[in-house]
Amino acid sequence: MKILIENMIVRKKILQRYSLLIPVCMTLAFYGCSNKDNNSSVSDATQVQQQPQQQESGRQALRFETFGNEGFWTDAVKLPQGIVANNVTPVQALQLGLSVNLQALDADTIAAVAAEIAAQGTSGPILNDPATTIKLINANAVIGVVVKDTNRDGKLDVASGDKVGVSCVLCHAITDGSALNVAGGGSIGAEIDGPAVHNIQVGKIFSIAQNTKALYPMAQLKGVDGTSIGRAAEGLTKNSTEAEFDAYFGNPTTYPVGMFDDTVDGNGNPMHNTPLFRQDLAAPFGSAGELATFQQFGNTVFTVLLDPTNLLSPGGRAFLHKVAGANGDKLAADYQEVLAMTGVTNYPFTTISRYGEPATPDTLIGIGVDLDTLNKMTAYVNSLHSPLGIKVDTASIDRGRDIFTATSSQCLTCHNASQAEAVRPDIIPMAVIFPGDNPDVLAQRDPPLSPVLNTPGNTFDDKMIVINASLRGLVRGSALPLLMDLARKPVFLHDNSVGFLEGLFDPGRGAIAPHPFYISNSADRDDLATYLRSLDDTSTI
Ligand code: HEC
Ligand code: HEC
Ligand SMILES: [Ca+2]
Ligand SMILES: [Ca+2]
Ligand SMILES: [Ca+2]
Ligand SMILES: [Ca+2]
Repeated sequence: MKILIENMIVRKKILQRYSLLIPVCMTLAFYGCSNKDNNSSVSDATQVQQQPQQQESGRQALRFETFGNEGFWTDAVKLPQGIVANNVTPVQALQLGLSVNLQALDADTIAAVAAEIAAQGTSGPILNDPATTIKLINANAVIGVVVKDTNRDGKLDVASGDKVGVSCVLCHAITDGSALNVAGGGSIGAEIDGPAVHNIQVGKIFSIAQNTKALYPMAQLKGVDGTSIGRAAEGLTKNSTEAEFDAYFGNPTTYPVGMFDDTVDGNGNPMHNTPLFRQDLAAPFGSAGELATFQQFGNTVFTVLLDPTNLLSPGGRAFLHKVAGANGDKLAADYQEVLAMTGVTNYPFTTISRYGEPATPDTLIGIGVDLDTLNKMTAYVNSLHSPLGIKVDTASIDRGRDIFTATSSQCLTCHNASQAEAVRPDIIPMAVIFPGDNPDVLAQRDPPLSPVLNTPGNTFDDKMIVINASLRGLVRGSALPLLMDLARKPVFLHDNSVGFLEGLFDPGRGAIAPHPFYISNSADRDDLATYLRSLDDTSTI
């Protein structure tokens, strides 16, 4: 209880402090203002009563655990050095979609920032001073950018040799915006863990680093035959320059806003960020449903994505060979050269606790981080609630519910009527979710792995070319998403291919488009969208 009460007091103080600056109910509109607090504290209270320490250590892990990846992001990628060299100001960081957790700052700083925002908006000196960015990082106030006391002097200070890593909340937490909301960017306020960060420019942030080439396995690369798959005209190679890597990652056309490429397959196939609340309802994990448990997905993020140098371990190479054959072997060999050419040594950086069989779900590349920590993170994300849906136009919502549940609409053949229940674990086969799928066979693989398949001219299948549910013996296709927090979503489907919710159901998209489940009348589509935007984890019918 203590933790909860403290948090509520802090939050209340922050809200009181800023209620004059920002119309709180406006910035919190998507969260239903005080409703959200009431709603989440009721069930959180139960969780907290049950396991207060478990809950708090799960929160700490989601926010601050790096398992040593600060070595990768600081010594290999040189991200903090790039932030310093580019004089990134707090306003620019916010424009990149990063957010600031006020709860991490001391009272004087909070007051100074508040006074400046009140007087000058975002044009004041504090928020436009690159030195403030470093101060915020040193205070662990930039969400998901984690400074560790590497030099063990009891202080957190990037300038004196402390290293900076990345944690899950970089992409999976927002704030309540109580101090500031930057249009199309991040916010300053009390951290809210779980909601997807739709505005984060992951690729642009990567490009700011001084050795972006160290992210080689996550770029769009030329394969053994010289061709490549992705949104860029051409793939990169081990000999491409840092500027060429920056151009790929930093361009929103090739690496769109709100997306991150979680497949180390040499294909340029970023996916849209997903919610991390109510993960007890979300299995399986990944848009291809490639992993069955949250722990498996978290382990993959820590061991593969947040320190890809692990791919050069025997298990990493075995995984790449198994899933990507000759292209995987080439990727590993070229990555090793890239690291050598750019002076990266003493890798990998991750603190490993377990070993297993490569290309199996528990340890995808044969290594694992501390399972106890992953379990605590799981308990925490399971307990996090969805932001409340928008329930303004109840007549439209009621009409939309009727459309959603009508047999003719087909929605309930896949989605649940009640969002308070776990999504169905089925993988919807590619031919059903994307009738236009007409792939070229790029390579055969040992069963149960599917062949390596790509439909040219469409991005929907790109995530599933190499990594898909055939990893665990199921079909290549799409997993069912949580239908929650949709009001905040600017783009739909995992490949960002649909620009607005009403449009997803417009038959004009065509019979062979991805997710071809249509409502012919446009007023009905509007009602359906209004209904979908009202959904959260309390929506029972
Ligand atoms: C740089 C951004 C970024 C970071 C950091 C990040 N994620 Fe994600 N996460 C994503 C994206 C993008 C997806 C969607 C992947 C897909 O479509 O398959 C995702 C999906 C997930 C999913 C699947 C959810 C579902 O319902 O299918 C889980 C679980 C997850 N992330 C956990 C984590 C954990 C745990 C961490 C920290 C160890 C983490 N993520 C760090 C961007 C990120
Ligand atoms: C055959 C199964 C199936 C049917 C029928 C179906 N869906 Fe889906 N739906 C899915 C899958 C799978 C996804 C995830 C697709 C992907 O990979 O991006 C999805 C995605 C969505 C999304 C996008 C979520 C997001 O975060 O981008 C919405 C909204 C949605 N469905 C609503 C509906 C509605 C409303 C209907 C009825 C008109 C419907 N669906 C019919 C399987 C289905
Ligand atoms: Ca230190
Ligand atoms: Ca760079
Ligand atoms: Ca990829
Ligand atoms: Ca394709």
